[in-house]
Amino acid sequence: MESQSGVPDRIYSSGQKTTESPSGELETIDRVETPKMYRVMLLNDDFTPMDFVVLVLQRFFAKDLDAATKVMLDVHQKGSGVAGVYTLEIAEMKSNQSNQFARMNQHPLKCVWEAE
Ligand code: TYC
Repeated sequence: MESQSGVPDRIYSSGQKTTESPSGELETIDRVETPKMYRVMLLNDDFTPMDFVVLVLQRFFAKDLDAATKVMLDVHQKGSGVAGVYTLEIAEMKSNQSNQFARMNQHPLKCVWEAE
């Protein structure tokens, strides 16, 4: 089902809701629901080259070299780190793209997503 904005309700719903009171009056409520957000995380491993992780962050998460290097080092030191926060479909897509790109290049890099 879709909301008035044309965006699926499950992700984002905005618009107006009209209800009828017991006395028959119509009441219209403005309604804006914020979409549920998902963290996309990179996991550390001992084999993926640092440069490759930086490339993934630049290519799929729109980070510049500085920001990508910071996230990569954070993951390297702490075990995991946030590459970005997105709605469900975008989080799934970016995580799949990163995992596929890592597999294609024979690196064990893993990217996962979780609800915020
Ligand atoms: N630990 C890796 C190394 O020392 C680098 C690395 C960083 C790997 C982040 C994965 O998500 C990762 N080459």
